[in-house]
Amino acid sequence: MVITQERQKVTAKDFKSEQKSTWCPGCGDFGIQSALQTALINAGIAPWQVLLVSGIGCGSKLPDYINANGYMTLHGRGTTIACGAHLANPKLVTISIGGDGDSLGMGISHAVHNMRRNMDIVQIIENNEVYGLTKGQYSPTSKRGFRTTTSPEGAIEFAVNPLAIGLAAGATFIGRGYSGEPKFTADIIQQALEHKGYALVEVLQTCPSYNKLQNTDWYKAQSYKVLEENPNYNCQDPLQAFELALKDDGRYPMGILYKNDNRPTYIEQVPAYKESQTPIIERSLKIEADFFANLKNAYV
Ligand SMILES: Cc1ncc(C[n+]2csc(CCOP(=O)(O)OP(=O)(O)O)c2C)c(N)n1
Ligand code: SF4
Ligand SMILES: [Mg+2]
Repeated sequence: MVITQERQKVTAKDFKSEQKSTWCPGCGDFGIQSALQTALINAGIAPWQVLLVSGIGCGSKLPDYINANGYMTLHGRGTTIACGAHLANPKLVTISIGGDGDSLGMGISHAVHNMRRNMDIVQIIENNEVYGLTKGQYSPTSKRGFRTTTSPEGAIEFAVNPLAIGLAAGATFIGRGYSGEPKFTADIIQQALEHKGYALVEVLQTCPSYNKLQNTDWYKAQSYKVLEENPNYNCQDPLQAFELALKDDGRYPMGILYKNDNRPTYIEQVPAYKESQTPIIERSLKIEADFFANLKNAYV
């Protein structure tokens, strides 16, 4: 995001919420919360300067567990509300956060259109490859063959590929972290926060209650850091990013896959902000009667 607010000296204490967590012991959401908080602290963003928007799901409870501006909305509508808030007040650092079911099931069409607009927000997808809150049904990212209550013989659908979708849709920052590596993930989220334009960060996460196969040891074996495997990887090259995102060798590449700093954002082009940078929420909404009458008459 273009961060226009003055950076603050903040600590974990500032983000401490009074709400008691209802996440299961060992849930990957704890690691994601820790990564997000560290990213905000390192970027110097205070609780009053950030808005966390979520939908419905275990991961979507996160705004309740961080002391900051928060908005839990309808299932899958996180990016919609986040973009509305961003347009009304671009000073606010706006983050949409939700699970794989929320973001890639009901929420996918909303997210895709906001990516192509290059909205200047961060979207974090907490991907445990299952519907956790509703007790373990298969989700859009579940692997083919995954056995759940709704797929007792194994899911027959092919999983969506969030990073390839993000690239194709026009997101200008694509990253992937993992809940078991909060420091590594915090660095990716911080870079997403500092990026001008739509930043999509998928965070792989464990769900010890409903996805028992994909545990910590499994992720250790099935993932790798892009720059460790290929120090010459060029994240400015969309073709390299596509190749990596589409590679089907059963392993997850982690790190920053893509970054494009040259595309204008929606807010840089929208007429309401062409003449004045004053946030819409700080402007007078009063319309004089004769101005309104003339406007109305222009359309009849
Ligand atoms: C419109 C609507 N449809 C369905 C639901 C039921 N529902 C609540 S959470 C959820 C899935 C959550 O899965 P995910 O987004 O992956 O989050 P997780 O719990 O795994 O973190 C569903 C289907 C709902 N709340 N609203
Ligand atoms: S069901 Fe899974 S995702 Fe939900 S809190 Fe429990 S471990 Fe976490
Ligand atoms: Mg999920």
